[in-house]
Amino acid sequence: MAKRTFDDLAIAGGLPAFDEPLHVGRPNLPDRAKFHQMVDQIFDRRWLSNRGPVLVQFEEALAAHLRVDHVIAVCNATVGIEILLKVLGLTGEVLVPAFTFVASAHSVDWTGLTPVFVDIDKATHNMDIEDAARKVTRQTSAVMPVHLWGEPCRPRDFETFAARHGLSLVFDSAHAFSCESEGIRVASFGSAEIFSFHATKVFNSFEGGAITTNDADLAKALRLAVNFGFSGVDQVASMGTNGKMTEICAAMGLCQLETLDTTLAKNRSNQAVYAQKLAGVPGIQFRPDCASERRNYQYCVAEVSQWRDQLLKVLIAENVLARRYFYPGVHKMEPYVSRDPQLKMPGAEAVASRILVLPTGTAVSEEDVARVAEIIYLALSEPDRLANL
Ligand code: T4K
Repeated sequence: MAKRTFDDLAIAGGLPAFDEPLHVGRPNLPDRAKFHQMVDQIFDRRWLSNRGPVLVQFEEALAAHLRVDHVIAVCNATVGIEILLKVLGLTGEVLVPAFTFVASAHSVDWTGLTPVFVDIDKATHNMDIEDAARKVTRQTSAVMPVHLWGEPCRPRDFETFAARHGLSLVFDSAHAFSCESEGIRVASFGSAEIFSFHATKVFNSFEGGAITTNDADLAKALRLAVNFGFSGVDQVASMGTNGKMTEICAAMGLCQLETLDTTLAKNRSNQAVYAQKLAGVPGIQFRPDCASERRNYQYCVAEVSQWRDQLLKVLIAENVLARRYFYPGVHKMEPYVSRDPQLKMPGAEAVASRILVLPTGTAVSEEDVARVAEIIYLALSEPDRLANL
């Protein structure tokens, strides 16, 4: 039943709008029959991992889609970042944004490097290049910007910045599959980029990820490193770990590539419906489009100027599991906050206090979006009552 007033909201005693939870990050699924057929072939071959034929085909398909020379599929993006940082032989400090998923910093720290937090630009939500310049020390060896929300982070500017300071440059592109900056597909900026194909991502392989690069020597070293350094039977040519993607994950990825256009179109239309239904409503704004970028709209990001946490309570009562990604900022999480409890990141903290990520993707219908928008509209239309929740 449609809700017409604040009193119809579940938090005020009405019935929840959704019987089942409406998630942020519900996986996009490919054609089931096609996937099952590929799984049957994998069973018939009895070849499950260690760079089997499906993985090779997947890497080739990804290289074509991402318009990059080399793709090294990995078991997840976190391990992918760790492998890349190790292979690059970095030491000392790596600049990372304070507002990102915790894995961006953890992967640096886990590798024995020190993540140094850089504030974000409140308008773009991406690493503030001027603050990055202030954070460079003699110990800095690399900078790892993130294309947050799949919005390219001015990668060309970071290439200039890294060259000027003599730093390695890698991009955490976990969110930016199929995105472009000034006509160039995200995948070939810097020394390398790392994508996540986690279940909740716009493009998933259950778990998984990929490192992309145009540097043939780097690609060769990465390929060794993801497989314990093996260069042949009984031949170990380098240090390495186990970062391999399985055949079944590669099959999922190949099937997902075929439905990617539908997924991207759905994300774009869901975002448009949210923005249109809530246009002009005081207190909420969606990410503005940028003519020079192609985005994947995998996160429907609302900025709520006041009473964000109360609005979240309203939504959860309706079974809408919106998320405060990436609250409260990585510098406020352990182990980083204990290392430097006084560290302030004004841009990251301001943005973290406003973000509400709303459900989207192929599991979320236009009708669902309209109902969520209606709930938000009713909640924001009575700010005094919202404030007191
Ligand atoms: N860098 C950045 C910038 C990243 O955002 C990430 C990952 C990484 C690096 C590392 O990539 P990976 O190593 O993961 O490849 C999720 C994901 O686990 C994580 O991959 C992602 N970023 C992050 C932004 O989101 P959580 O803690 O939000 O996941 P969780 O379990 O709360 O799931 C989110 C929602 O999705 C829930 O409401 C339930 C729903 N869901 C989830 C799964 C797994 C489903 O409906 N079905 C599912 O199968 O971290």
